[in-house]
Amino acid sequence: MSVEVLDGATIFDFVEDKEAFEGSVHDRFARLDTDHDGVLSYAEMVRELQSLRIFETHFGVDVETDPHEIAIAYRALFGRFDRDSNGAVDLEEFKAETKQMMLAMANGLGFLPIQMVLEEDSLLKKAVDLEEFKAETKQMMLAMANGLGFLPIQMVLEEDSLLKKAVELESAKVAGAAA
Ligand SMILES: [Ca+2]
Ligand SMILES: [Ca+2]
Repeated sequence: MSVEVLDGATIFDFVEDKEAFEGSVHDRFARLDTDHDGVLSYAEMVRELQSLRIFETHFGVDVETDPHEIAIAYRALFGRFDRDSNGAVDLEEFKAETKQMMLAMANGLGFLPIQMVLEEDSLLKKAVDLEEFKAETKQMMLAMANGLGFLPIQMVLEEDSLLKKAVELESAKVAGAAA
């Protein structure tokens, strides 16, 4: 558990990043599927429903809620995931509903950042991590650009590195201008 600040954009960027989002959803699904039968039963889904924190108020403080009410709400939520009502949630159902819920949450939050207590392996935590990683990478690359200034240097770059992508983008621009 950790306390993180997130806003709509953090969640939206994460959901839109197909690779990061689908990878995280697959991981999450596999982790929840404790009996490894490829689908999530209600019992397996309860953990995920809890991590959605629908009963949480502001600043990560849990509200006192009637357990009976919670059970009814969880059942209803499970029903939303289980789109074909066969009593189990498969990966496609899980992905579709998770995406919809996260987008709804992103719209609800809008530009107002809120503080939430997040589980280490929850999707919301992954959204925050991705944003932090992107911000750090950007900062590092800007610092490097400032350090280099206008003096070109020679570097050995890995094929899939960000710097290699920067060089490719520049080459494409030059080629485009020459054409
Ligand atoms: Ca299962
Ligand atoms: Ca189903």
